[in-house]
Amino acid sequence: MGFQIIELQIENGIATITLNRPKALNALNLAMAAELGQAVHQVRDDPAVRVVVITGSGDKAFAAGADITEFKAMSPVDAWMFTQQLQRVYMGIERLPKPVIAAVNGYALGGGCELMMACDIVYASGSAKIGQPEVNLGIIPGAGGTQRLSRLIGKQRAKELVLTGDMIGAQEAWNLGLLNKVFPPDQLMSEVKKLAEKLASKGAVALKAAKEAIEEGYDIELERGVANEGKLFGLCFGTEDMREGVNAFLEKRPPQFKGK
Ligand code: DAK
Repeated sequence: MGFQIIELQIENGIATITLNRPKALNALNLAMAAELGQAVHQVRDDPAVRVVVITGSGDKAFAAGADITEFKAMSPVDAWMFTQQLQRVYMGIERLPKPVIAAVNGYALGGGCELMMACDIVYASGSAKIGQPEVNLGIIPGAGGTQRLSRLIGKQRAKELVLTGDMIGAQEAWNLGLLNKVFPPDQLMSEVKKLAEKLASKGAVALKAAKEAIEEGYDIELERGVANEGKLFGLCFGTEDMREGVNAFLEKRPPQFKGK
């Protein structure tokens, strides 16, 4: 499928989605949100894709939020529809049965921060700036920001960020638990590649089951979450990958997983 505003590159099982409007700091306009949704569907259904990386083009921004120029003409209903579109895309990323890495190469603001939080693992450059500045525009986060942020860093800290609209640097965001690792800007993509290759070498069914166990268990009571985990654990015992992993350990050799 051809894309105009994003880029999708698939190489050695790793799909890299690049938000590509660097002059507008990769602000997410309606067309970009639609293409991002299509790309997420495409990589979900492509068995050759084992890991997904999402990043922004240029060296300034991951995504500086939703495209503010489009807000002027939006009616409340348009905004509601746009929110639902973006929320569906972000939910699709969160529920993608493959690991998704955010490579945060600069500003991750508003809808950009919300996109980052929907990813499974976040690696960022030391120059990244993170925030939910919507209150400065007289609005509130609309693509999960009030929900995912408080689940990730706690209610009080989320309120401080959302109510002030302040941006924070990468180190502070890491301290809060919003980022997994921070790297010098020129090392970010090579570190992301290393992580993506590591994940791509694992058994795809086990990764899918592990992600599902965490996602489905997150908002439910422990007992049900653990029961669900047990079923997914059992399911792994029916895979070729499980036999390969166990045999490889016993034969003292590295496993060769097939994702079956
Ligand atoms: N939208 C449109 N254009 C943007 C933009 C944005 N969010 N952010 C930056 N740009 C554009 C600038 O207008 C400028 O364009 P030109 O003037 O060159 O044509 C260009 O990118 C470079 O930006 P600056 O000149 O401002 O660059 P600086 O380095 O001086 O400043 C900055 C960088 C990131 C601090 C600044 O650009 C900034 O404050 N940008 C706005 C950040 C922001 O407020 N983002 C949150 C947007 S609200 C919803 C779902 C989600 C959301 C809303 C609704 N529904 C589904 C309904 C989310 C809302 C948001 O994300």
